[in-house]
Amino acid sequence: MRNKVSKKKRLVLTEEEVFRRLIKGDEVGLARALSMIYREEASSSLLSRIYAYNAEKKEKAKIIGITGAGGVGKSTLISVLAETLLKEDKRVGVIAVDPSSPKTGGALLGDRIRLQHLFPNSNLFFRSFSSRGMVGGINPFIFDAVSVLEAASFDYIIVETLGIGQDEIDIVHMCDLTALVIAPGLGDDVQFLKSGVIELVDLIVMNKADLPTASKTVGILNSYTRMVENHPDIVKVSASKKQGIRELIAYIDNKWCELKNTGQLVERRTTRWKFQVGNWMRYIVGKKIHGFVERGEVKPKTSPYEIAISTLREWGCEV
Ligand SMILES: Nc1nc2c(ncn2[C@@H]2O[C@H](COP(=O)(O)OP(=O)(O)OP(=O)(O)O)[C@@H](O)[C@H]2O)c(=O)[nH]1
Ligand SMILES: [Mg+2]
Repeated sequence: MRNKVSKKKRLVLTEEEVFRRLIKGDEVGLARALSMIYREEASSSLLSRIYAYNAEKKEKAKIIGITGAGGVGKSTLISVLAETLLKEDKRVGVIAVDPSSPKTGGALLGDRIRLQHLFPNSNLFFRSFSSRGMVGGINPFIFDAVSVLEAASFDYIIVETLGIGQDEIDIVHMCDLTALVIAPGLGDDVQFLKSGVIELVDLIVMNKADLPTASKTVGILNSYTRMVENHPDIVKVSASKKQGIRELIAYIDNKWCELKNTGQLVERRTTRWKFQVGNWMRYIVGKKIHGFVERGEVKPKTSPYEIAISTLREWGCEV
């Protein structure tokens, strides 16, 4: 008999059903909502429901950004953070922002492997997204994925980003609070001190505190942060030895509550929302421009500026 291998039938769900399942924290609802958004099937209606739902929701997720140079131990740290939080019956969503291009589609294999031992667990979710949109700029889906996870009642949503560049700094703006992870031997991390990221983050996590050079690095950092107004605190941990993790979670919880109680959380989320409006506008217009440039007529004798301005005016832009 042909087609003897029976494939599991894919559940057909309406948008209403996807939404209902999502807000109950159901895994199928969550996976389906994310893929609908990624395929832009649900960009307006499902997302509108999600944003309206989250705005009314009393229990907000703690959206925590973890950034830092390559190899400082971000993924190891996230894995032990998740493990500790899961033991406390918390729901944890992890979004890894992959700096590779959407064309090469690198999948942050390292993260998947590091979290592997914690699966299957319906309280844990992991997904990676390419940081760049198809037409440049930050991938707006990442922001919306965080909102989808919030609707699914995750207590903590951890966003891992690599880096130093502007994109990464922008991504930092999408979290409630952000920790910069560094490791002994500063090296690359001097770049962070120079780039001003240190003034943007809420906390510096000094990882690999088990290494003998750790105290020297903390000394250098302390003298540096003293020169910075509103400088971030430094918390020492060793992710691989699982030391200082509880203290780090306590620090994050306290800081988040402080932001909430002082109204700064609302302010940060307003900034985030505005940023995402801009993000989508750049993405949508960028796509239209990309299509136009690819298909457009080539007229080497006409100035590109003239074509650009006349086309934008044709599209109704007041430029
Ligand atoms: N000694 C020591 N090594 C650690 C610690 N945490 C992580 N490492 C090691 O550091 C290396 C890099 O760890 P990752 O967690 O992959 O670092 P990452 O920052 O996620 O790296 P990228 O994803 O490449 O940016 C691995 O070999 C880890 O085992 C620690 O607390 N102490
Ligand atoms: Mg990593």
